[in-house]
Amino acid sequence: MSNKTQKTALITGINGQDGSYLAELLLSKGYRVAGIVRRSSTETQQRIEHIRSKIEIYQADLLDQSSLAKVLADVQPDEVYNLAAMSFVPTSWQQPVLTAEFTAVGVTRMLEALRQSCPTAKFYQASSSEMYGKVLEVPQSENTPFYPRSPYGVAKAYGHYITVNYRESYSLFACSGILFNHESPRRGLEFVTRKITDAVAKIKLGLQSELRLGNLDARRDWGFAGDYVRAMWLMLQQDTADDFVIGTGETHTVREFVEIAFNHVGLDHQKYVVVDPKFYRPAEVDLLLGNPTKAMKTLGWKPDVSFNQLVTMMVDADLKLHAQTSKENLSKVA
Ligand code: NAP
Ligand code: F7E
Repeated sequence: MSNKTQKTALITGINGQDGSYLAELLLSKGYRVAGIVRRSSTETQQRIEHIRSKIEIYQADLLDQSSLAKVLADVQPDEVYNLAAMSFVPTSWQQPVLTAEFTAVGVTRMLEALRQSCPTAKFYQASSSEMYGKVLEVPQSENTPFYPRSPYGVAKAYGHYITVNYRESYSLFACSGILFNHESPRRGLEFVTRKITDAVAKIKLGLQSELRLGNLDARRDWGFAGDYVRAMWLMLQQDTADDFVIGTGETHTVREFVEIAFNHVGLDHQKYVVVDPKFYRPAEVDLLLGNPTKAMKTLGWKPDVSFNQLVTMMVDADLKLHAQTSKENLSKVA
């Protein structure tokens, strides 16, 4: 139960990469933290295992309006962070309708539930730099028009505009954070950064022989997820709701990420990386570069982890993970 001064936060997608870092941050600030997970037949909560006893978990689904309304009515949050979504871009071409249901209309379901159950709660929507797609301006700011290039990007653009619309229609405190790519050792294995660092660790340990990748020339503005959840929280601490771009202001190619990761363990990437057209996308986002000036000025936000630090942090974490797993497997055989 919460006491009078303690704030309550509800996080959808709490067992995703960002949800786990945000839950840690809010706990460190003394919040009562509740999270929504969807029902699964197997345990999928590894990222929040270490804080499981400190948070409340509720089952609900972005596809099911009544389940969302019930959780909001039960928890009565002061702040709601809507992080749940189908977040992997290639899957959005394979499952475009489901992506729209989760990532687009799911936002309306959350906003409707909030409007009816707890209209004074502050709302954060996880918008994405993928909305800029085939960019119409470099760098991209809050004023850059959108040109999404995937069903995921299109769905996120809907989520962004419905958040703005509910703010303007119902005076909800609803913010949209337009976050550029952010990564960590908890990143899903199919995203390019973690795919690279996982492979580098396995190759170094003799557990894998090659790394198959798609477009090495794509450029992204990559930051550390731990820094980015701080920006989400800061947006909800302001007096007025607004939208903010969060990025580092630096852009790097996938190739640069590969080179730093392999160099870090003393390997030549050219011996291991194979370009496989299977990983090309039907429509690519070639260049993303955020302009976070507004967030820096208004929120006082800035990233702490550099691109180099991010890559090496992820390689080191994967080396540790796989060295430990190999050791456990060896002791099972012995
Ligand atoms: P993530 O690791 O894929 O986490 C997404 C979470 O959403 C997962 O825990 C997933 O649950 C949950 N979820 C998916 N469908 C759901 C449904 N129908 N009902 C309830 N929960 C559902 O993503 P992330 O990297 O933490 O990103 C968080 C949010 O920020 C996402 O909305 C993403 O699109 C957005 N975003 C991410 C980035 C980035 O670079 N990371 C940048 C901009 C925006 P399961 O664990 O059960 O799969
Ligand atoms: O791809 C290229 C690929 O899948 C980055 C999500 O969090 O950030 C993420 O979306 C780039 C693309 O992330 C492979 O073509 C090359 O250009 O790591 P990614 P993403 O598509 O940028 C945004 C901001 C979000 O909102 C999303 O939720 O890397 N690439 N070779 C590859 N990508 C993958 N996945 N796998 C490859 O083998």
